[in-house]
Amino acid sequence: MTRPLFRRTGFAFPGPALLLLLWSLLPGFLPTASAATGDGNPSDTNIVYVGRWDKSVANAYKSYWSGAYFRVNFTGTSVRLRLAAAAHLHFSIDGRPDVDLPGATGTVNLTPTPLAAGVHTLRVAVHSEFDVMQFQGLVLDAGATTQAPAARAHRIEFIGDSITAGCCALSEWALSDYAWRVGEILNADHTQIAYSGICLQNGVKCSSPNSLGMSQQYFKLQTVDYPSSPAWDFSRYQPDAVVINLGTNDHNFGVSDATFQATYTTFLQDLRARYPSAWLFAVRPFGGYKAASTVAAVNTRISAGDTRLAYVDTTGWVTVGTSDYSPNDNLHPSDSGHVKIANLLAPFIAKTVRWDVPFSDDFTDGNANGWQTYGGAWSVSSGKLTVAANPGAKAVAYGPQFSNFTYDADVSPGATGNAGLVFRASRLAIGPDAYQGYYAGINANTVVLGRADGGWTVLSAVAIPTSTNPTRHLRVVAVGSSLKVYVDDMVTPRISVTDATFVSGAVGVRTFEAQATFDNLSVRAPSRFESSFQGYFIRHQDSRGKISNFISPAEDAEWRLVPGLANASAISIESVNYPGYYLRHRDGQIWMDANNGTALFQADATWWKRAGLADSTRISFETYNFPGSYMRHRGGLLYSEPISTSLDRSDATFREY
Ligand SMILES: [Ca+2]
Ligand SMILES: [Ca+2]
Repeated sequence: MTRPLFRRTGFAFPGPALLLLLWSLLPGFLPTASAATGDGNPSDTNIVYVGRWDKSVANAYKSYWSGAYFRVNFTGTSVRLRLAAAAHLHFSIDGRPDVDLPGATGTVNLTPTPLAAGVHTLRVAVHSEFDVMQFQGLVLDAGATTQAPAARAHRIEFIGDSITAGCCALSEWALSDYAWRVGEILNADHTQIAYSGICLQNGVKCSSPNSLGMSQQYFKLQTVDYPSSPAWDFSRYQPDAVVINLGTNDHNFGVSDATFQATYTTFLQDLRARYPSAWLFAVRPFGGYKAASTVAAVNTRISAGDTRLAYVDTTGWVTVGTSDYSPNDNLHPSDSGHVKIANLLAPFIAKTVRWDVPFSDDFTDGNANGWQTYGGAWSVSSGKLTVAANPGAKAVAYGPQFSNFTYDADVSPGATGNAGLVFRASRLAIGPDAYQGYYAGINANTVVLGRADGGWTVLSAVAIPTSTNPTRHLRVVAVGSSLKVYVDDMVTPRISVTDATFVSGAVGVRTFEAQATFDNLSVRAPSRFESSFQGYFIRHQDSRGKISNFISPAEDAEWRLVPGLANASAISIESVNYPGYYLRHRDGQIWMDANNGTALFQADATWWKRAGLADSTRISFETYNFPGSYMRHRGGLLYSEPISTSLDRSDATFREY
């Protein structure tokens, strides 16, 4: 093949039209022949395309909708982007902040200052739903090649209007809005099938073109600017989670509640047909429009048997008239408003989809499968994970995403540098501080907790007693903004700080100039208990035990199962955000009270964890001191009562998350 050779040598080469003309003279030439992988041409299989891309023209792949991007790694010191037409783009190299490229066209040099020789990451994204990237390939150094980028374990799709597209007063449009941010926080690939001014309802003249509603155009490759768009091939992108945020324009353009509800119900059904196993999240539009109709549509689908569907009540997330909103219209959230939304939505999704299932690795299988490394020479030997000294090596668990958790590990930091645990980490790349998230590290006599975001901010650093044992036990307990770090002594934290910068993300290990080993890693999120009503979880509120479907703060519905206070063979249910407080029965009601140490309290706060009375794959809680009485909900409140009817059994059966 001649084409890859041109790329590698970096010689001037004929433009695509001339090239096609020359090649078309050769006998047997097929104009659709794909280039070899590794050369940076559009068909290079190392390039990961996310969003709706039209690949029907081999030498110019076109993106549609907001925030579409491609990711790839490349070797060498430079990279140039070839475009067939102008578009507003953004690019990021090696995880650094995105660079704005308004009106990018022709061949664009993305590295005016050459990079250090090595492997680099690249992501190029479109600014808005009005931009079409017409990608003709990358030009690399002579002899340089592309490489496959780090895989992402999760995929999310967002469906919406201007607020989800990124419109209006945001610094980087699609890249500043909540949808993009949630995807990045959760280390997921993400799409924004969104268009400013669009309604859900089709055939209504809303403020997007051609009276095309999302209930029709969502199923198309192209936006509402293309009324004759071909259908989208849903086999090309199967998300784990889909977030729907529609209704604001339907409200503003007079679609009736009844019509909206019917269309929303059908839309949810149509989504389920395309995505048989995805979780669907129907978001209350941030301004509250069509909220009741959205709830009704969700409930209709749940009643019809959809078990992976949740309504997200966003009441109170952002407030009109404050800096949460653009002062221009009080309709579109501001940059900081989108940050608030993302920090609430990302953990909600991660917990619901169960990306925080317990994670552990003791390396007895002799391999580091499931770990993704960013710098450093990592290996598994003698049942431990080991890394050679390196300025900032990281390895993270591929897939799990935790917000609240207890993270335990045995860490041997070695003689120099420090070693420890990263958590709530995202945007990971090679480099000491090339990630967003927290790091708790130790050396022989110090423990430090800090925050990385391209740079490093120490939150606390304290002395620890030296130990004759080179292996120290490290524990991090993160609940909301409360971050605690324990070393060897698991009773009293060495560090206890409050920081709300990062809410969710990956867990892993990191070293700084240390030859270190890690073993017995274990991360466990708190338990949550869903009632017989889908989406309604056991929570405390004003000390009363209840069930409800939107819980803020989320920690009010998060519990630690600990050995029973009255009998260690049974369990007690301790609050995550009120340590020392337990669910107990009192006069037939369930309350969350402090352990006062009395035998009565301890008995009232001890439960037998039984097979679910209505479903043996789930659980029921029988009281320890009143056999035959179980925890059950009734009228939204929790009681302890004898169980007889099938309704009793159903209301006393919970699903543990
Ligand atoms: Ca392994
Ligand atoms: Ca081991």
